[in-house]
Amino acid sequence: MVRPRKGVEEGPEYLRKYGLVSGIKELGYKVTDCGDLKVHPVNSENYKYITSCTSVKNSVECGSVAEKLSQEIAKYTKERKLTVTLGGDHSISVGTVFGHASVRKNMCLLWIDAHMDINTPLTTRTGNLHGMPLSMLIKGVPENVAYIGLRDVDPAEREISEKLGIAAYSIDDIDKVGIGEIMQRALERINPEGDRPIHVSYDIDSLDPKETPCTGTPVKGGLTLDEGIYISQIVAQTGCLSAVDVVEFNPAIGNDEQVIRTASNTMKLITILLGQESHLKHAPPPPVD
Ligand code: DIR
Ligand code: MN
Ligand code: MN
Ligand code: MN
Repeated sequence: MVRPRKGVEEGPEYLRKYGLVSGIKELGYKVTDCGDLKVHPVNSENYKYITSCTSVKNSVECGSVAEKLSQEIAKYTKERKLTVTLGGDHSISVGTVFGHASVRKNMCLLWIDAHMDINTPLTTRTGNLHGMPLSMLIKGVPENVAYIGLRDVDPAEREISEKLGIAAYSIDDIDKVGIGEIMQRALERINPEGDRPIHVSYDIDSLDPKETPCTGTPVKGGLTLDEGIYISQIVAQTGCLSAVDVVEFNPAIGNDEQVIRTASNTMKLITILLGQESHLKHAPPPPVD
């Protein structure tokens, strides 16, 4: 079993210190930093049965976070606020997507990730809940979900996603036709009339480890920084962005230079998603292997 990596819980505080809040304010937003989600420690004695019959790690704690976070996101979404939730690992999206979708019933979801995160407690090979959030969110035929950036998919995940018919755009697809064409296809699929609120769940391991090295499960051959920026820019231009998760930045991994590089590139993805102009203008970056 791979040793769990400490430190991903420190991502939000690092990004705050790096200047994320003022960076967003500079774009003209009124920003409220709600601070870290306060979660009361869970007495797992009360859940002995649950914890002893599953190999899923931290299931009780993650369940508690999901419940609380979904209530918070639902509250802000009702107030017509755009929420930006920083992870932590990708298990937080159980809460953010559930909360968002409970208010915006017609929302659609862009899952930008090297991984599918659609294992179930029965198919998981790691026990990590950050490899499972989508399996807890998907209902029926999910024509409102698309993956972008895939390159490390478990056999069971491929089977599940194919059975459900989820649109999946891999790095190979992007290398073949370019990110411009892929973004067009993805948005056409999940938001054909351009009238649905968009939830972006941005796992920074979708990018190549050269761009965002400080993450728990890096996979080589990822999105270039320009491709990542282009995704942000195109979503911003739809005017439909309604909620964002940015997850898996772990400042305890790597040396100082790598941590700063990861924070800087992560911040770019966020501010451009929120409307900051990028150097790309209108031309998508060409496909590169
Ligand atoms: C693997 C890896 N499919 C798992 N997934 C990761 O643990 O289920 N997701 N790293 O972020
Ligand atoms: Mn993920
Ligand atoms: Mn991932
Ligand atoms: Mn490429």
